[in-house]
Amino acid sequence: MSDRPDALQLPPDLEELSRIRHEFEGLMLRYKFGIDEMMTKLNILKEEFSYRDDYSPIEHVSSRLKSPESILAKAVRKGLEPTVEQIAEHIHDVAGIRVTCSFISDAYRIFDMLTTQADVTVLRVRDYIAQPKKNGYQSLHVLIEVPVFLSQQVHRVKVEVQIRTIAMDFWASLEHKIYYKYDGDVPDSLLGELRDAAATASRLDVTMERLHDDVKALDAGTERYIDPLAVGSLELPDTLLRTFWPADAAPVPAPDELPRPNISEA
Ligand code: 0O2
Repeated sequence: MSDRPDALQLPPDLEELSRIRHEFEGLMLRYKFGIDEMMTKLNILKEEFSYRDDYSPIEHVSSRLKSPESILAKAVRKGLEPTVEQIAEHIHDVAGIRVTCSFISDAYRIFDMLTTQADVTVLRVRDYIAQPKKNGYQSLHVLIEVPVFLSQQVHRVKVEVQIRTIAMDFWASLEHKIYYKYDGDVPDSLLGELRDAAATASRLDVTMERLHDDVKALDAGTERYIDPLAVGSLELPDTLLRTFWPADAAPVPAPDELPRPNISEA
């Protein structure tokens, strides 16, 4: 005879409760597996980029499984029955992944790389970068479905991926904190300041992208440019130096002949 607690005879309502709990735990486990699948995809892309290009458009990836309390609160807000079926069908961000990148173009690049993978189905795209929300919120949201292979069946799990720049993320994190601090009733003056801050963050993103493009164009046009200060401090072997320093250029200056930055002692 088993002495496991679940072998006990429960009263019918408790038995029902235990069944619902078990079903809910199964649902949450599938969402967790969905996150695991997507995290693997993103980490593979990130590592491959770092290996291949020495630069990854993916700066940082984080994930979160919505807490049962937040799921319930959202279900109530949406007027849903708190059942496993209703949650699975109508709450789309139980499994959430956030990807931050340096530049706006990187956000769309990451989006393309993820959504063109053969086992990923795109269910919905909300482009709050192209069309920011009224409060200034910017982010690229894509709701995807990814297969999770269990021992006896395959489940297609919904995962919401939010892709945004570091500046957008900085703004959104603070706005989120303020929103919760004021329980959603944020004073108008603060809302105005947040909108201004969002506009500043957006301008920063545009400027940084332009500077990045300018530097890339410079790199492409002057392949052999090398900062003489860097050469002096590197002490590279002559053969290696020659590959960067064209033979017809002025002789490679000796380290003590190099101009030094004018840094005055504080
Ligand atoms: P939390 O705490 O991050 O989980 P839907 O039911 O999916 O049709 P929903 O949920 O409004 O509608 O979808 P949407 O627009 O994709 O937004 C989902 C998530 O995006 C939110 O989840 C936030 O994480 C983020 N988000 C959307 N708008 C804002 C905003 O104005 N400010 C900030 N800081 N984040 C935002 P939750 O469940 O609201 O919150």
